[in-house]
Amino acid sequence: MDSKIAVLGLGYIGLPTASILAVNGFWVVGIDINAQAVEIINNGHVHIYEPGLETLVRAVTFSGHLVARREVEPADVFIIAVPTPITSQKTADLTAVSAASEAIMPVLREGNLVILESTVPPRTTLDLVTPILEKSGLKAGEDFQVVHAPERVLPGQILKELVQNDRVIGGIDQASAERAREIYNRFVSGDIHLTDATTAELVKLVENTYRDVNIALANELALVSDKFKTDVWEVIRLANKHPRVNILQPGPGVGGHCIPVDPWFIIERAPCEAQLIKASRMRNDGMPEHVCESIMDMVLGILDPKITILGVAYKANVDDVRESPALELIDLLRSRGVQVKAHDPYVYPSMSLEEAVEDADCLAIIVNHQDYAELDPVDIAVRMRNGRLFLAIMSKNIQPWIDAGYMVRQLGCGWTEPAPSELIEQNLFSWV
Ligand code: SAJ
Repeated sequence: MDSKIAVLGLGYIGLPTASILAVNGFWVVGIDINAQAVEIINNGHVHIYEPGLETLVRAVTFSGHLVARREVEPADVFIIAVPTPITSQKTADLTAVSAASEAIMPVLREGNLVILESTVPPRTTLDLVTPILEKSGLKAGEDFQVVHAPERVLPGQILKELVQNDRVIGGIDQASAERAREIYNRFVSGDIHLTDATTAELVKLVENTYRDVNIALANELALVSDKFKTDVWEVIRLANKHPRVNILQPGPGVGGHCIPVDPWFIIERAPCEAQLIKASRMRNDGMPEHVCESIMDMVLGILDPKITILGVAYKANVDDVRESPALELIDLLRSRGVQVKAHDPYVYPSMSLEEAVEDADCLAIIVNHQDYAELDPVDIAVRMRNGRLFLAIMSKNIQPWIDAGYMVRQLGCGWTEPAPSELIEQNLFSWV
């Protein structure tokens, strides 16, 4: 009977997992290289924010079911939940996974189970983690067991999703997977699906890759639609009326720490085969440049143009800017020599909208924050130098802006008003 579990990595996945195991009766040792985090947790507090986590950590540290340490110690089961960031060469940085496996190796005992939860490229469990563990002299599948059990929880809902989501467990053999199922069965109410380790690795990566490829199609349709001067949002809305079509939405690019990262872990290991996945990544990564071109076109002919970006977070109604396309767009615009002000009620709460739009020539709504649904075009026009609006988002409310005299352009819709470049061609550029 497994009773003691060591969790390596006390971040967004490791700490909630350790706490849930502890509250379900396991004796848990959480291990982290960050001495400050270890101290904070042992005092019943948390070093990361996640709703409900602090209360849980306080309860399990108080009961003694969770203790935090800096060094790995012997246990029945080891869970590796360390970060796997992406390098500048678009490959997985597996330094932390290697270091965690190396740290377990000297304390590995016959009968142990090692669970890798970190997101990794296919074959990492077999080709990296298992060989490191076998340096102990013990044989995987005979003396100890190994599985990959990828984590798929949404920040903000981690404690709920850890329990409710289905779980995929990939073993290096059937016995490993079945033993890991016993552990997860103690707290998971969703279904548990057993498979092999490499399949589990790919399943995790494919979920976010599917979304990336689907968004790439939507983004490509935006470019196609621009060409035909049709409205991409309407094209997608109507196509999705078909019972077997479900296209996602175009936008300024794909951000966050999962969707723009995970597909590269497949491309890295199957560069010849993963052509569509790579093309989709490139399409989505190219969107900030496309949006930049569109905005530059809107301010063509204006001396020393000033642009205000509305929305900097990677998606609506969050304060997270990781891999945010808006940040890249701002850099691109600045590299073209234009002045850019950025507004975001979640990211820069101290900058008021009034201050952000003062003297601007063009507003660009990049993120569909709830706050931007109720903007008053007339109120804003009074503060701006030129009334121009670019929308990289879906909006059902463009008419009031046109009525207020703005030149409006929306991603994937061609020009709703004559393009400045078209007016220059026709020698009609008199209104700037
Ligand atoms: N986006 C679009 N068009 C869309 C939907 C999203 O351009 O139609 C953009 C967003 O603006 C954002 C990016 O994609 O920049 C990612 O946003 P998201 O909401 O699609 O995904 P994340 O990164 O917040 O969360 C994803 C989710 N994965 C899947 O839906 C398969 C979430 O369920 C996972 O828990 C999370 O990754 C994770 O941690 O892996």
